Amino acid sequence: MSQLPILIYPDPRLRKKAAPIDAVDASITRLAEDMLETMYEAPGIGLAGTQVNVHKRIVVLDISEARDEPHVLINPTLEILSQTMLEAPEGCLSLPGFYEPVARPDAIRVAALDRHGAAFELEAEGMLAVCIQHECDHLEGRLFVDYLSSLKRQRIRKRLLKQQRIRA
Ligand code: GNR
Ligand code: NI
Repeated sequence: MSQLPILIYPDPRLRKKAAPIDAVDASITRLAEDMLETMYEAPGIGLAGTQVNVHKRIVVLDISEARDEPHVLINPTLEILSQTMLEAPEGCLSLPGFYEPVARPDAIRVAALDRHGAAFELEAEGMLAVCIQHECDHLEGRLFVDYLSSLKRQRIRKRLLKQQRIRA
C-alpha cells in the first residue's frame, strides 16, 4: 500500500466532477487500499478520490473510535431522509486547520458498491451522515467552505495560500 498526496484548497483540481467507475477491478481495489492508508495516516475520518487527484466516484471512510471499521463507497448515490438539519463543525484534509459549523440534513440513505463491486445500502444519521455528505460533495467538486460566507471563505483561502507559499 502507499500513501497518496492530498490536494490543498484552493487547488482548482478540487473543483473537478468525478466520473462513475464502470468496473471494480484490481486497480480500483488497490486505489481503495491506498486511499484508506492515506486517510488513516492523515489522520482523517473520510477521503474522496478527488482529494488525491483521482477524479473517479470513490470515497473511503471510518468514523469509528478504534479506527477499525473501514468503508469503501463506489458510485455512491444519496437520498435525503429527513429535512431536519444538523449543524456540526466540519474539517477537511484539503483545508488543514480549519473547522467551521455546517448545517446538513441529519438523516440520509446511500446506495453504493463496496470494494468487491457488491451493491449495498446504508442509512445514516449524525456524524456518519455528515461524513458521507461531505465526501459525496467532494465528488461534485464541492467543499464545506462553499456553505460559509464568502468573507470566511476568502479568509481561509488567503491563509492557506500564504502557508503554501511558505512551504514551497
Ligand atoms: O477528517 C475529516 N473530519 C471531518 C470532520 C467533520 C466533518 C467531516 C469530516 S471529513 C474529514 C476528512 C476529509 O476531508 N474528507 O473529505
Ligand atoms: Ni474533505
